[in-house]
Amino acid sequence: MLIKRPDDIKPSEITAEGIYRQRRHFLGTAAATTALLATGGLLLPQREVVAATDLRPLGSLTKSPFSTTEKPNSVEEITRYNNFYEFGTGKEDPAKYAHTLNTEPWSVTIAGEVEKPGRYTLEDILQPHPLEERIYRLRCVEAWSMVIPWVGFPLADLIKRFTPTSRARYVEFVTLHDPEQMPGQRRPTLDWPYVEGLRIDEAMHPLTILAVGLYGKELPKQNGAPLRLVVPWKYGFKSIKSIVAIRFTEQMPVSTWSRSNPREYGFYSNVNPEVRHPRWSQQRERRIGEFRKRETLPFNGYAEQVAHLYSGMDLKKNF
Ligand SMILES: Nc1nc2c(c(=O)[nH]1)N[C@H]1C(S)=C(S)[C@@H](COP(=O)(O)O)O[C@H]1N2
Ligand SMILES: [Mo]
Repeated sequence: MLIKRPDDIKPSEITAEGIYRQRRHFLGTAAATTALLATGGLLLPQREVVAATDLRPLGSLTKSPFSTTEKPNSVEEITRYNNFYEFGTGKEDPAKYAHTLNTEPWSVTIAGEVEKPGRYTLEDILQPHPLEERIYRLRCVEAWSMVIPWVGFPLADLIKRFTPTSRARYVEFVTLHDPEQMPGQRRPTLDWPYVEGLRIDEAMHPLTILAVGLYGKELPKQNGAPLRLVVPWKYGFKSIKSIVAIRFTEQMPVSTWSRSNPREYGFYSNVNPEVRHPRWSQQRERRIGEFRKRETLPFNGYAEQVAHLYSGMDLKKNF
């Protein structure tokens, strides 16, 4: 069978499944360097996964009207300054250590209050969904931000396919739990596996996407390959990486960060300059790559699209 090069494929033909059928193994690339470095007492092989050279291009993509016109951060900034505690708590740890994550094969369990539960291959999960580029601001609860050109598709489209029951009020997401592949999980930094959740209307909102790539290429492992959530009006930690399960529930899920510190992290975690984190203000943020501070906007600048989801709610109590 002839495999089309991305340039020969019309945008309408590009589906996530196409990419995953064609993607090559890149673990053995010669460009990769291996070294032994100590990380907080653990001896781990270190190898930076550099997005520019290792990753499959996703071809030409539909440009989303939901994209910001702000200038995206560089691929180096986006792939070398990360939060992914499964690979360590340092910002540079994920780029160094995420190479031990094995994303092939990958499966996602769909469970709970849903008509079509089951364990699906990544290919099955992604197959019908055309991919688009969505440039979003990401605002971390630590008061920095980035602009990232994601590649993905609306989570709502996937949810409709699997048909939640009328009892489904929330969606819970779970990251892979495997200390062999994720050295950060050999320590009790967080209560593993990492879990996040959304109310079903938040999950169905057209701004909420599942991402499979960035800068036109498949996701680097440090950014949550092969599949991660992106919810642009919430603090970055809601955007859970390397998802292996999506569960529909009647009860509000307990997210990892609110379990670890309920005083500091709530379920909603909407970006809100009016509600300070107990240890710091949320009124300003530093865009990675800049020195000056920017004002943090309510709902990270997406208020017009999402504020109605919370009408009548006290967002100081429901932080
Ligand atoms: N499984 C998992 N998902 C995660 C995290 C994590 O530690 N583990 N960190 C979160 C935080 S705090 C942020 S700010 C974003 C960072 O995404 P990025 O590294 O792709 O910019 O991922 C989120 N998703
Ligand atoms: Mo974050």
